[in-house]
Amino acid sequence: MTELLVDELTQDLTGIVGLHAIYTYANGWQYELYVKNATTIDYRIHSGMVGGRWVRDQAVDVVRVDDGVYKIAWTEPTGTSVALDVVPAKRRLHGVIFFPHWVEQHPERTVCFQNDHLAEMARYREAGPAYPVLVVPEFARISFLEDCGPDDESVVDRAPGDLPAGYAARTN
Ligand code: FER
Repeated sequence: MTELLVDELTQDLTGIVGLHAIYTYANGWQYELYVKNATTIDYRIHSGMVGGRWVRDQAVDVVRVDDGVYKIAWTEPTGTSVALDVVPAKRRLHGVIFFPHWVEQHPERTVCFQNDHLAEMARYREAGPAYPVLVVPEFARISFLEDCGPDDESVVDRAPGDLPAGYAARTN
């Protein structure tokens, strides 16, 4: 118990803050993540059930689970929840996405620049149905990885589209 408390007090997030990664899940879905700071991410979804969706300034919880292992977890305005375990040195990630039933029925409703549609997403979330939740647990390989440092507003500043040559070379 004492050890756990000490670890909570010594969280070193320098290995994850500033991370910019493009990765492809085993099911083929491709995502791009920028960890803007210890409480905020920006991201783009290049392909998959909600490909074309992108988001800036999503509030998240970030922890260092152990040396080089990080967890990022949050709930979207849509009600979709996500938990990512990221191991940058191994270019490995495991994500669990929990989609409300209405997103599974109408994924296209969430495909937008969400920041411009927050009231609409809140309406959809309240209308539901939330259940049954679709749980998507998948490993992913990181095909592109760089450190952009914190609070860079230029990393994710446009809609998903063609990736620069070489970014997506390793699809899985
Ligand atoms: C991810 C998996 C899911 C991710 C974001 C989501 C940035 C968001 C899903 C959604 O809101 O539909 O790896 O990384």
